Amino acid sequence: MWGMIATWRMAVEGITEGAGTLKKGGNAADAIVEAISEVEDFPYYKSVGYGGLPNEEMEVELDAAYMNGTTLDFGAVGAVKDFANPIAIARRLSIEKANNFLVGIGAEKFAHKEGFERKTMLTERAKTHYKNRTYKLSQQENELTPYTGHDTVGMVALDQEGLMTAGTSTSGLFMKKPGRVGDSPVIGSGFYVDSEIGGATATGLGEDLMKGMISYEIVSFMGAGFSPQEACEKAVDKLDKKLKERREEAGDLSVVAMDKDGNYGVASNIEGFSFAVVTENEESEVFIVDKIK
Ligand code: SD4
Repeated sequence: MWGMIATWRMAVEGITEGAGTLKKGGNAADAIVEAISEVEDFPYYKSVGYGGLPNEEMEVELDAAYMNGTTLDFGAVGAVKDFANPIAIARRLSIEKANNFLVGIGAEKFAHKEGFERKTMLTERAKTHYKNRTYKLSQQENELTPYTGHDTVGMVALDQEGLMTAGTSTSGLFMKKPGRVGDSPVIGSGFYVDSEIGGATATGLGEDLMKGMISYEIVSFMGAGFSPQEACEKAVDKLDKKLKERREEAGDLSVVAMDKDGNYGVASNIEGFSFAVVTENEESEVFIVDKIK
C-alpha cells in the first residue's frame, strides 16, 4: 500500500509528482520532499515558498519541517530567508543527532554551508500585495493584522515499504512580525508521524493549532484505535470547543491524516477547506476535495 495526502487543492501538482515516485516503489522521504518542493517553487501560492507573502517589514520568512515516522527523526527551520526549498533543508537537518530545529540566521548559515540554493523569495506580485495592504492601512489607520486567508502546505506520505513521512512548508501569516514562527515547523503541532500508526498535519492559525498540539493529538487518537477520519474530527472539535469555551473564539483549524494502511481523514472548523489525496486503493488518481463541511 502507498498513499499521500496534502492540505489544500494547490498541492495537486506536487502530490501527483510524489505519487509517481511512490507508485514506482520510491520512498516516502523522497516523495514528500519532491512534492513539497514543487509547491514551494510555484510563484502564485501566497503562503508557501517563492511568492509567499512577506512579513510586516516586507521580508519573506519561511518555516518548514520534515519527519521520518520510522526513526522519529525530524528537522525544521523557522523564519529562514532567501533559500529556495526550506523543505530540503529541514530534511537535511533531520539526520543530525542534535540541532534539528534551527531558526533565522543560524538556519541560513547551516543551509549555506550545506550548499542549498539561495534565492530571493520575494516576488513582484507579493510586493504588490504588501503595498496594497499598507496603503489600505494608511487610509483606514487600522492596526496591522495578519492575513486571515491561508494555504500552507502539509503532507503525509506512506510508501510500499511502510515508511511514513510528514512535511510542511509555509511563509506563515502575511504581515506577521519579523521572527514570528507558527505551528508548521513545530513537531506535534504542524505535523507528526509514526510509521506504526499514521501521520497528521495542520493548517490554519498557528498560534491556536499549537495550543492543542493537534497533529500529535490526531496520531494519538489513531493509536488508540480511532480511524483517521474520527481522529481528525475529534481533535478539531476538542480544540475548537476548548478555545471557544475559554476565550470565546477559535482560529482556523484544518487537518489531514493518513494511517499506516493508507486510510485517510480530514477535518476543519471553517467552510471551504480543500485537500488532495492519492492512494493505491483509489486507482492512483489524485483526487481533490474542494470544500469540506
Ligand atoms: C502559520 N499555520 O504559520 C500557518 C499558516 C497557515 O495556511 O496554515 N497558512 O500559522
